[in-house]
Formats: sequence, structure tokens, C-alpha cells
Amino acid sequence: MNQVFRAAENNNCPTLFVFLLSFCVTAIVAYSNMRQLPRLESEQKSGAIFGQLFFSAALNSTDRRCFFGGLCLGLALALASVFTGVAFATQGQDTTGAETKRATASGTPVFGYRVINRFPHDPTAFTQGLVYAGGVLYESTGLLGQSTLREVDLETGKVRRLVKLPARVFGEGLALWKERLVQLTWRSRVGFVFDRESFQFLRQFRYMTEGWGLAHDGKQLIMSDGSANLYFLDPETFALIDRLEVKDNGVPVAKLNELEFIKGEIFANVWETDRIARISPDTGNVLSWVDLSGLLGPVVVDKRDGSVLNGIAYDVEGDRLFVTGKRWPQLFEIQLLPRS
Ligand SMILES: [Ca+2]
Repeated sequence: MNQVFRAAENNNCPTLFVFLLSFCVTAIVAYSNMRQLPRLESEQKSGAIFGQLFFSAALNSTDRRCFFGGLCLGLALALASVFTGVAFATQGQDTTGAETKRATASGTPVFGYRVINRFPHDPTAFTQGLVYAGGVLYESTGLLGQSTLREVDLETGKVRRLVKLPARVFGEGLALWKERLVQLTWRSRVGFVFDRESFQFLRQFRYMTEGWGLAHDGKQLIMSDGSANLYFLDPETFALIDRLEVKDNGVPVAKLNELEFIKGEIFANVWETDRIARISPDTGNVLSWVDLSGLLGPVVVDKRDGSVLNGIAYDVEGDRLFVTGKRWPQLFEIQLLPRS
């Protein structure tokens, strides 16, 4: 390697230096595309920066080979970053309206709801994950500097216990696995494990995507990352086991967020909508939709800062379904009703 660098210095060919440095960036972009992982803005920016470096290196070069080499590599990286950017932008273009239109036009059955009970909910809790077990709710809240893990009394909404997450992370999905609370973070790619009994931090783990929702099916953890993909993880090692693309009549359903596994189906909030997809864990197909529009009724929530429906929890023993939202002052127990 040193010889290569010396050769580059001797030949006054800065392109060779840049080539070696940028090789890693190109590999990351290619790996991301190959694995269909969420495209990262940072990767796109890096590609663009290295592309520019190539161009400038080529223009400053007195060596003909360096000039053409730099020009070609710059062009390749610029194209790679444009492609990554287009893919990234396309992924974020699924608007609420389009999602709703698709859901109703697809012919997939839609469930309405009946409110059974209303409970108080902390209006400052930016709910990102919700679990019911043993008479209490466990809740993960988000926002940088405000993220927490909570144990909440269902009837009163009172926070019984609370752990503050480090200020640099944004709390996300939450699942209870064998007396351990597993909590995701949004973009830090790190998850935390807490002991349910003591609320003590046990360990942390890493994953390759953004972290949105989390649940388990009794065998594996199920994770969403804001795309149409669900990821199945080993609940002990957190190794990725499988990936499933969620589709409604063949059309991918993006922005899958909070999750809950209920009677053999995966329930998933679609971010920024009032809809929950009921998904087959075997095929990824949406079996039916739950339309929760109007659930808040006259309850006032500031919709300008992302205070949308988010939070599904299921009481297995009592067969009760709970839903709430980010900064919603109420939590609802609902019954699903088939619509004609
Ligand atoms: Ca949940």
C-alpha cells in the first residue's frame, strides 16, 4: 500500500489517493442497494463529494491517464449518488392521501371500530412504542433529549417508573421479551435492553437499519424501519434472520411504524395516517385495514408537530386492544368492527 502511495506522490497523481479513499464509499453505496437497505443521505452526500474530488483531481492533473481515470470515476460516483438520492426520495414520497386511496381502491377489507374505554394519557409523551402486560402499559417515547422508557398505569395514565435515555438518541419501538424490555432508537442503529422487574439497563445491541416499530411473535422480534419492510431478529442475539416486504394487492406499503402481534397477525401503524395494516407474517400481504379516522373526536391534539396515531398494545388475557398517539391526551380501548 505504501508503495502505491509513494508511486502516486512521485507521479504527482492525486487521483490515485482519492480513488483509494473513495473505494470504501462506493462499496457502501453498492452494498446498500444490493441489500435494499434504506438509502442514507450521508452515503449520497459522500458519493457527491468524492465525485467532485475526482473531477477536480482530473482537471488539476498533468498526467493523461490520471485525467481520464479521474473523469470516469467522478462520473461513476456522481451517477451513483444521483441514483441513491432518487431512490431515497422515492422512498419518502408515499403521501398520506395516496396511501389511503390505495387502501380503499385495493378491495382489501376495511375494519371500523367502536370505543370501549378511554383512559388518560400523558399529553407530553411522544409515543413510539406501546406494550401491555400484567395490568400495566410499557411505553417508549421519542424526541432527542426527551426519550424515555416508562411503566404506566392503564387506568390513571400515571407514570409509575421512568428511565431517561441518553440525550443523543431518539426512542422508538418497544417489545417485551421474556421479562426483558427491548427498545429501539430511530437513527442511532442501537437498541437497549432493560430488566422488566428492576428497570435496570442490561445491555445494548446494534442493527443495520433505522429503528421504528418493534414486536414479537413468540419466536422472533419483528422490526419496522419506516419502509415497506419488516425484519425478523433473533430475540437473544438480535441477529437478522429474515426480511419480509409488506404489500397490499402487490403494492408495497411504506412507512410501517408501531407494531403489535395479535392472534397470528402483525398489526402496523402506517405513519402519518389513521390506518393500521393487518399483515400476514407468512406472505407479507395486507389481509385487512383498520380505519381509525375520527377516533380522537373533539379531543384537541396539535397536529402540526407530528402528533399522529402511533401506539398499539394488546392484552392477551383480557383480549383487549389499545391504541393511542404521539402527545395524545387519551388512550383508547377499541373493538374492531367489519365494514360492509
Ligand atoms: Ca406495540
